[in-house]
Amino acid sequence: MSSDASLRKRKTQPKKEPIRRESSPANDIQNDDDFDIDTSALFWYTRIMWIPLILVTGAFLYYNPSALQDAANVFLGLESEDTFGAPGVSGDLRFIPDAQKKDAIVEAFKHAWRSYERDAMGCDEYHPISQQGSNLTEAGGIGYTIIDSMDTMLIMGLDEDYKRARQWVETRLNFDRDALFSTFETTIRILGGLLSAYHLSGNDPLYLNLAVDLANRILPVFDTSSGLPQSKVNLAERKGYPNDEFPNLVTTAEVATLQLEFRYLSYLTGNEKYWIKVEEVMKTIKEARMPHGLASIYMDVDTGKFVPSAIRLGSRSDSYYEYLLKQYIQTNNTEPVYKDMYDDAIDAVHGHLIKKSPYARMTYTSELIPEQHPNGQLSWRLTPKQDHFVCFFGGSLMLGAIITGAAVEQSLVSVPPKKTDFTVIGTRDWQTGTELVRTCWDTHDTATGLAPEVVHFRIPEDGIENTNMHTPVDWYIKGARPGEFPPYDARYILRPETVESLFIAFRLTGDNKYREWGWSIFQAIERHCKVETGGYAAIINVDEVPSRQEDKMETFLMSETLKYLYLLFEDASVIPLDKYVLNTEAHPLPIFTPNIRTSFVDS
Ligand code: DMJ
Repeated sequence: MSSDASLRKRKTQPKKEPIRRESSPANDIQNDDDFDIDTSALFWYTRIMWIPLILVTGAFLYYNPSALQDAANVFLGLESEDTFGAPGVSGDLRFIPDAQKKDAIVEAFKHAWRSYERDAMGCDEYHPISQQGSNLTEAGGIGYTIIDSMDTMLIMGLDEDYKRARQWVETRLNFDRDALFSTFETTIRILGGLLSAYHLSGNDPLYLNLAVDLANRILPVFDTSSGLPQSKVNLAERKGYPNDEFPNLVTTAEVATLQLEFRYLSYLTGNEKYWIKVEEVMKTIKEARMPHGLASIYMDVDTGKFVPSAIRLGSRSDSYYEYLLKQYIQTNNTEPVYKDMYDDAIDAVHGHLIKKSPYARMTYTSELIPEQHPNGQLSWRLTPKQDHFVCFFGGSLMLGAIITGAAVEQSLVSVPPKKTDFTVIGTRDWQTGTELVRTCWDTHDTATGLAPEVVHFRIPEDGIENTNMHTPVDWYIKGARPGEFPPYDARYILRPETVESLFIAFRLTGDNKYREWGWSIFQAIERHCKVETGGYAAIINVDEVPSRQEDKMETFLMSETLKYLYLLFEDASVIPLDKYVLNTEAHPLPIFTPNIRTSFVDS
């Protein structure tokens, strides 16, 4: 079968073009001619009555020239000329929470949590079809699912569920486990979850004590010649270990996605040791900068250098880009070194990775794959592949434009932003961000309405015939063939990245289409991933209905996907984006102004 076979004919795409209405001056003139001529006193009196109104309206429009345009845009359903927000939305956004949708999402959370609690309480992971739990290691559970879910309960007001979870943490949680755990996953899910629970519970000391205990167990992983942390940690031994597969390699995402958690712990405890360790990592990364400013997915833990490996925004490097921005936000925009590193990286991403599909002009990110030639030279092959992971990036770019793209230095970009608020770079990032959010939404155009794990975009050189220009097939799931077992790329494993971006995009624009898209994704999860007996499961092929489920409910369903969906329909005063930064596992941490200064600014 040719590669054409892997292309599916997409469902009819909703039209993306803004509605354009043509004016009809001829008609307008004709209407004027329709007036009757009447010379009665009443007629003149009535006409004179209009004069003050016309004068007042004229004066108003003179001083508010954009009002007419805005009104026309509202009428036509177009975006405002001056702002990037939804039609009619301007200034200081106040959202109306959608109680019904919030309730539905809380019900989904309860369906997930209570079946886990019934079948697997205390186990790290949950398998909803077999109704059992499992642990990450044979040494016993470390509260992976419970701690990852607690702040969502606090945000949703699920007080009784929260109390039971807290009870388990207080009486059963034990980090003294003699086994290897992922440094990265333990930090983002457990340390992040504990710190967020500490803050949202009103500083319950239980969580801070546990966070300190856990962080102290993890800390030795940073004792390497480069300062980059080892991938694994033995929590009982308090010792770092390399990963089995490539002992001297660490991924860029895993070393550069620990900083928010460790910094906040230093802030809370006044102990700088956590801060210093993660800052050293950032210093090493800054010094390892490659000429193009991009980051490969692997670094050498001994030398602290990037090693030739794929360059992408997806798996193994995604949250590196996310945390460059978020470290700047977390420290209340007081650490320019992170803004500089972020700006540098985002310029490089625009220069090398952002592409447009040939037909529908969808904006996407591609990957660069290194190729070693026999003469020893290295070249980079551009591959139009985008992981679902990348879907965090649209919202992140929009947020980055607001934080770093102000036309007037030190001033804030308004929300929703006005076009004049941005620098050229800010406008670029905002634009790319909104386009990527739309692309990610468009990849939900599948039989289930859920997006696959990986999509490939069409490029002219791929040799795949476009048979029908009117129904452009701009992307496809590689290796998917009718009648055959679906490839790994075809699955949806309850990932949050698209709804994460929808949440940010809605908070920054008030544009209702983001809520509509989020609701549609939620309904698709309900339809295809819900397990009637309790919980939600991954599905193995987003293009197959009825869908086949897989016996796994990832913890990020409760920590991220349902939290972002809930917040999408919640009032903007709940976890406001100018007061909180969400770690990569969606654990909200407060923004603060640090006493400690970053020491490697000029290196
Ligand atoms: C989460 O565990 C985190 O968001 C992480 O950064 C990568 N993605 C998964 C969910 O997809």
